[in-house]
Amino acid sequence: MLDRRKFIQGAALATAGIALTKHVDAEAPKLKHLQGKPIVISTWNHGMPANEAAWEVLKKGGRALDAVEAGVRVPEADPNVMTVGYGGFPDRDGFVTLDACIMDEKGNAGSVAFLQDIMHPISVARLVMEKTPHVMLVGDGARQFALANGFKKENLLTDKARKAWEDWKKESKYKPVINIENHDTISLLAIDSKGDISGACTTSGAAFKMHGRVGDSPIIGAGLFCDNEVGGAAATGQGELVMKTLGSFLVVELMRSGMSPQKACEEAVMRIVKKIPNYKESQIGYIAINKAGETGAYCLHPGFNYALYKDDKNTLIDAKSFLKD
Ligand code: SD4
Repeated sequence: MLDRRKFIQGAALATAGIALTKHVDAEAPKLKHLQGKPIVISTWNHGMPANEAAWEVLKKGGRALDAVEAGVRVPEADPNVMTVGYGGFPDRDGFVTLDACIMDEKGNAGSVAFLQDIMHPISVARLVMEKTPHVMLVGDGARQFALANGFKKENLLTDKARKAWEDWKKESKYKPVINIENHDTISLLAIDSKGDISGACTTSGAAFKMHGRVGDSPIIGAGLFCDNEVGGAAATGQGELVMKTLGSFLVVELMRSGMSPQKACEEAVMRIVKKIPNYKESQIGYIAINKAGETGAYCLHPGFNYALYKDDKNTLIDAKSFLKD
């Protein structure tokens, strides 16, 4: 005969099992996107010009995938954006190493990490997605793949970034900086006029990081995740916190279970608050969009903003934060 304790344990497990199965199998709520109404959402001030470039594609009826790539290529090429692509802060040994990933409306994904000497990692990531049987290439392999496909080898370390690195070396303190100059990783999500969703994420990563360090931005599910049935989400901030909680995937799964993009971003930040003891030392921001064209954003510390292009208007918005300091 089953003793009472075992029975209760078994019953509890069974209930948990049912709840889990229910969650895992949760069907995406059938949200209808208003066809013909593209939307772009992206991180930080540099999201504004990136959104403009994405909008150029979308307003002509272009595909979300082309829009997200065109959008993030703008800060990648801008030497004044010191956290993405050309002009990005180097690692602690003076190397600019780039991470990027992209997802399309069919769930295809491409990614590059620890890539050097190539100005547009997002376009290399797209090529990995479209021309190889793989999802991710890193380091020298990624660079060789890029060169073999016509990308130019370029020195990405600008004088300004070198100077910042030399100043940093005087103390060599590795301390994550919250809201670096209000410019950080660019993550960009778009819905096109057919209602299809794609996303892109590209960065030079944490300034003066250890040589070889890779953050969340090229990791599918961490820095970016899109599911065309549900929506898309993307991250910025201290990548380690996002990786430990697989943040963007979490946001999309929460939306799948019925949460709004705003609530889902808040929950993903709360997951970090609950699980990571020293969370206050870092900044994290999430953006999200669902199939119905609703958007959301949330961060740990005040200071994270995002650019939203909707109804023919591009607007910079301060995200709400968990901490109020
Ligand atoms: C990283 N998430 O490498 C990136 C950096 C970033 O805001 O987004 N900073 O951890």
